[in-house]
Amino acid sequence: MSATIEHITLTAPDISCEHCTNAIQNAVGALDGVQQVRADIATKKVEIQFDPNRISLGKIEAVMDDEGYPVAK
Ligand SMILES: [Cu+2]
Repeated sequence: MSATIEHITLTAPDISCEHCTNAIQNAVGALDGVQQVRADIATKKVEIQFDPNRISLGKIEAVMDDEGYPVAK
């Protein structure tokens, strides 16, 4: 079985401090199918590794939005 893990980088302009990165990492990291999340305060980018067979990018973006950190397009 070959694992298909997607590695993406999203930008969330509302990230401003460690609280923000923790909130995102906890919320997105808790999703089934998400393997790794790393949010960065300086760049406001969120690196995510996920299994597209288990969760969609749209769902991840919706959760970011719910947390108060909408993804910039
Ligand atoms: Cu913050």
